Amino acid sequence: MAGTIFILNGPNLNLLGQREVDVYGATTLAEIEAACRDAAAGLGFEIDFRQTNQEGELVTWIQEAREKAVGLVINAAAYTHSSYAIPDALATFEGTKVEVHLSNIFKREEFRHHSTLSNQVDGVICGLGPQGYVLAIEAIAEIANS
Ligand code: CA2
Repeated sequence: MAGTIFILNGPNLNLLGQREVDVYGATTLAEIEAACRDAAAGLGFEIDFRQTNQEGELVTWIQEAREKAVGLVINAAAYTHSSYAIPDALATFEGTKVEVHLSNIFKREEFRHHSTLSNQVDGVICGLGPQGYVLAIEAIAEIANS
């Protein structure tokens, strides 16, 4: 295996597929995890896929990723727009970092247009649904192999 990619998900994403299907689609988080696992395995990587409703837990996991991961995919959900602790933690992670959002945050309410994370990551993918996670893994694998 070429290494581990941490995939971290923030608050309420555990409800995917059950509510707000018009905004976030019908795919569940478990299905997104399966797609990520398949994509990563095909590229020779392992994933560590997690979800939490707590900001501090995301910070702790980003710190853990410093020791264990070659890359990190993060959908911080609503913390994207409010957190200062998460971008501070991301700044300490030296591998490739990709911020992902299922929806196009720029087509939505004004408060979603700003991300406190974006200037601490290598790339941002939004609006492509679950495929965004797979594209992020592919980018991390390509960068790790270059
Ligand atoms: O589009 C995304 O992936 C978001 O990160 C999702 C967050 C939202 O606050 C961001 O602005 C954009 C919300 C995730 C909540 O997920 C739910 C899923 C099903 C039902 C209710 C919420």
